[in-house]
Amino acid sequence: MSEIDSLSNQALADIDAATTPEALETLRVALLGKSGSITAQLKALGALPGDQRKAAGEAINRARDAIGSALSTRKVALEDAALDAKLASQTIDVTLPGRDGARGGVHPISRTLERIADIFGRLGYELADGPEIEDDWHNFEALNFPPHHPARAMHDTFYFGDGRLLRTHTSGVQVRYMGEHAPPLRMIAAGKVYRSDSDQTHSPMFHQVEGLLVDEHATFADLKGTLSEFVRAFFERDFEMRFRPSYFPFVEPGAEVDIAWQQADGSTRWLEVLGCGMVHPNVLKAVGIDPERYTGFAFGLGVERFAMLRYGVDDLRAFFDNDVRFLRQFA
Ligand code: 2NM
Repeated sequence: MSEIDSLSNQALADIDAATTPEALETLRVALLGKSGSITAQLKALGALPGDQRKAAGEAINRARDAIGSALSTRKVALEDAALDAKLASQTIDVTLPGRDGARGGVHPISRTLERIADIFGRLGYELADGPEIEDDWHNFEALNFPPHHPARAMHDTFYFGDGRLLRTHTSGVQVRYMGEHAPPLRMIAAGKVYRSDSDQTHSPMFHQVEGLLVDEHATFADLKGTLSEFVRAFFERDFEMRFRPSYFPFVEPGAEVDIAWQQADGSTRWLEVLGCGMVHPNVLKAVGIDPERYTGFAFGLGVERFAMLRYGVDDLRAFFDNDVRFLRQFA
């Protein structure tokens, strides 16, 4: 009897101490399996004297039942614990903030170009574009630059050697546009232009916006009004402006436009921001527009110049280095 009790007590303690389903299964086999210790006790019953057999049999059966239910209780507990651990390890905290992907932004030159195109769009100018690889006729000849004219040297042109060149201004777009549209017309051309020139204020590639209006009574006064309104809209400020006589082959008269720019120290100085003029009669003739009936005005500006002034950038090259620490400031 006491042997059964101590066997049973030890078995229950072992079952309680088992920490894995495998350990529990090993215990079950060792206790209740074919050669298990409880099974051995049952087999040994027959050898007992008749008067002890009944009580011993009952004790062994009680021990077997107690061990059986302890095994299944422990098994369920271990399975529950295993499931809890698995669920805990797989928990997703839906309240955690998401990982934000790196977000790009529009380049400051593109933003400035879009801003300029938007202002002229509101004034009724259609945005047009054309090829960056041009021929001599569209880039120079039609624009009143005769062959070997010294004004061509002003442009530091990149030539391909087969008659083609990288456009030095977007004016070829105006030439095409006038060939395809009858006056009255209002358009701007915007895009990359190329000149062999490089320092703090010159880049071999830069961006230009050029505008053109052709109508029966377009005057220099209209040009002045248009450019004043544009500068005011772009900088959201009123400026003193001056139009200085200047020379461009494709206009007559031609002018450069200065604005009175407030310095950081409060003083003002004249800054050149635009070139402009009345379209030369030779240009109108070249595209088949009658200069006796129509007049036109045109203007051109550097997008980088306007971006530098608007954002307070003092080195043009910052726009082309693509240093993300610089670019991020415009995102
Ligand atoms: C400038 C300055 C003055 C200009 C002229 C033309 C065209 F094709 F219509 F004749 N396009 N752009 C022009 C005139 C450009 O840029 C400084």
